[in-house]
Amino acid sequence: MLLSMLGLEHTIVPISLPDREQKTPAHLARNPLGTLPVLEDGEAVIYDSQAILVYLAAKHGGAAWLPTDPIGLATISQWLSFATNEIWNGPAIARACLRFKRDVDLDRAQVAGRTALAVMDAHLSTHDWLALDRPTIADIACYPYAALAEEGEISLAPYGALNAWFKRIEALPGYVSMPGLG
Ligand SMILES: N[C@@H](CCC(=O)N[C@@H](CS)C(=O)NCC(=O)O)C(=O)O
Repeated sequence: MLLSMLGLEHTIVPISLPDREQKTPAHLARNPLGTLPVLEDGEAVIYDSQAILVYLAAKHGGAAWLPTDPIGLATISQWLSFATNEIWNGPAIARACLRFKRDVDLDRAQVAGRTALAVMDAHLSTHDWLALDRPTIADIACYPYAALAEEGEISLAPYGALNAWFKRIEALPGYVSMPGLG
């Protein structure tokens, strides 16, 4: 999504999770954790989606996407952590359970998911964007698994401000959809 929004040419290389291609020696050489995504940019090989967002924004996006002042940077970091912790352990894990039969505690993930979505909804009831007064990598990091929450049987109906934010993201130039997203 950020590659597209920044207008950067790129090639998407499929790695088959059902075939466990992410655990092959070739992929483990890129990412010893054996996960996706990985970004290769010349000599640079970067894994972890938040790290990839930071790299692309720092290299190509400028302060518009990743501010450098202490408060701006801290606020962005807070939402990147929120994506990695609260969103991953909530809606993302609930979806992985129901869509991909991942062996996890579904009830716990759904409870955590509702808490995370309620926190976002409360914040977005007084802010247009998560971190700053404009879209940043914080929004890109948190959007996909929040917007896919219903695939983990977490209803999005109670969260009016969150749904309005989804629509703002989906209207951004360069937005890239996928099945289940607007
Ligand atoms: N926090 C990491 C999570 C990476 C992750 O677990 N990715 C999933 C796909 S969304 C994966 O590769 N799963 C396969 C596996 O764990 O073997 C990130 O944001 O990059």
